[in-house]
Amino acid sequence: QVDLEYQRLGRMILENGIEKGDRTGTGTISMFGSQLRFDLKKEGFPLLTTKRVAFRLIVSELLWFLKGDTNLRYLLQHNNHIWDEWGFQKWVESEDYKGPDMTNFGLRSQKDPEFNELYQEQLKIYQDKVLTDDDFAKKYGDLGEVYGKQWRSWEGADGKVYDQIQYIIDEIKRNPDSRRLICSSWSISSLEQQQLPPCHYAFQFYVAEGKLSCMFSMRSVDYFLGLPYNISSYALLTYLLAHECGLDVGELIFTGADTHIYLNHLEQVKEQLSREPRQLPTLKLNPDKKSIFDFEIEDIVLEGYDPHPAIKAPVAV
Ligand code: UFP
Repeated sequence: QVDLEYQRLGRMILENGIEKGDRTGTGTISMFGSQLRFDLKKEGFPLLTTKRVAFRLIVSELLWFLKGDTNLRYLLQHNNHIWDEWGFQKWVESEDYKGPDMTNFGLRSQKDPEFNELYQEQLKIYQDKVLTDDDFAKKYGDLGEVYGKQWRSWEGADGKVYDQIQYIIDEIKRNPDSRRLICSSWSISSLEQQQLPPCHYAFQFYVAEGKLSCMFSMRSVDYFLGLPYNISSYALLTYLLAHECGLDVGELIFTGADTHIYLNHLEQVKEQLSREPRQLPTLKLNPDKKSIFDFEIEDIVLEGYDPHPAIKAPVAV
């Protein structure tokens, strides 16, 4: 069960991890190398029940990736704000931005309530403009080299554009024994212009006995805030691909490199470790939709999700 596995990993980090500094200056307890496995068919949909996880954000983000969209507008239209800061940063660092100084806004907005008010004001203006002004959205809403681009329109050195997801779908149907069903987002030549190089940088599919399994790899794993999303997102991707390819779902395997608990998440993690896992929800996909690229939010329904309450924690920025 996903919660038990997740809790086991949390205890392992707390017991065996080492204190390690990090880019954000927050400090972590970190362990190098971790793996979790879930049997999607036997256990139900892996969305944690030991705290509420916002499934709707996972759905709209994944559909955004799958559309190959890299513009914030789609996410904002669906009230999803997980990528806002990255677009906002582009805007406030540009020549066209004339508002108050927003240098280092992530950290300052957490520490300084007065600054936070200014920041929220500017962020709201930015969001409204991305939603309503086409030119502005094109220029400052586009995040550029992010997952949607890499998954659906990878630019090769040969100048050709590659659709890695379409390739995987075609191969699963034509040649399911392939050991090359890989999508990679790690783009050496883009790293310098990326504010956040991909965290989940590659995934691979595997077909056996009529079931589709997926293994995804992360270079850096925020155990408390990031990992619960990442697990459910790849579970959903596996369900969608299996649906299109006429397969059952098999296993989901997570592989993480620097797997860490931020020092300011310790209380929250302990609280979550003390909670009793509940029955997992089930996922229903609209049977009338065939291609995964036609899926919209309302085609994906989660049933029977009854988690413990959400647990708040500051994001390391
Ligand atoms: N992080 C995740 N999952 C994600 C994502 C980010 O856990 O999907 F986008 C976390 C990992 C790390 C931080 O704590 O965000 C990224 O920082 P860095 O680039 O320094 O590894």
